[in-house]
Amino acid sequence: MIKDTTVSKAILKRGFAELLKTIDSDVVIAGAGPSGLSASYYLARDGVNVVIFERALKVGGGMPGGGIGFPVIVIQEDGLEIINEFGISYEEFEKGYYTANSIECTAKLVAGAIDNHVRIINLTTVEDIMVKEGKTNGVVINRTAIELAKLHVDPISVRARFTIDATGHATELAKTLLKRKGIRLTTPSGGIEGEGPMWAERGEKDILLNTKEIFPNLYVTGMAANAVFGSPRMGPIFGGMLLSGKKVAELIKERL
Ligand code: 48F
Repeated sequence: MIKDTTVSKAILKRGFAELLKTIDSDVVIAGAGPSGLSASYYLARDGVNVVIFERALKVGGGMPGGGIGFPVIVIQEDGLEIINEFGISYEEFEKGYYTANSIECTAKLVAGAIDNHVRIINLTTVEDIMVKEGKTNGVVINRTAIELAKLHVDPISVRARFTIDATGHATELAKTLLKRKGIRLTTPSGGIEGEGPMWAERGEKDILLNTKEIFPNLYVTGMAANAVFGSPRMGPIFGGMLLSGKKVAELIKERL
């Protein structure tokens, strides 16, 4: 016999416990796209307590959609190290260009993260950043449904030693922080430089240089890194996103 109310209790008990465990984390990542997932894996694999808050229902950000809706992405030579780490299959298209199934990539990145105890909380938006004594020390979250409905419902805060903006083109954490009085980022202008037009070669080169701390204890990775520092976008080539995630994990691990 299956009791409907036992199903309800199971959902509530585990759902609440999962969220409660995130309230004090080593690292909070906003965004479960390829860069956020890669960062979470390389942190959690070394025992760091990581949570990803993802605004959307689905995880993977721009990855599962591939290029113009074909479930295919391109990876260049440098990115194969990470593709192999996650056991993702790929084919050579021509020398230096490899294709992979974007859904397989997303599924294996997510599985790799979860197997290493990353908590991924979807339908949850990071809507603000906490700053204490000149350093970020956590984020403010709310349910995406509440945000979408524009309801006047207060959010809750989550403490974290380090925060990563992996929100992609939108650079939402950097933007939200800049709304506060007296804040300057480590960019040349002190603000967001803005994303450059499509230029894959340059974008892929710049992304690792742009992956860094932009305010004390706040790091940027993936497309958000290029958008914050004024580098180009690059379309459906993903090696740089994955390598950027790995790099930000390494930078934070040095400080933990
Ligand atoms: O956009 P997204 O995939 O960012 P990424 O990891 O990868 C970029 C590529 O997908 C692609 C590209 C490849 O060359 O250029 O665009 O840099 O994933 C960003 C994720 O962040 C979520 C959003 O729903 C998406 O899944 N997100 C955005 N804002 C917030 C957020 C927020 N405020 N709170 C939580 N999640």
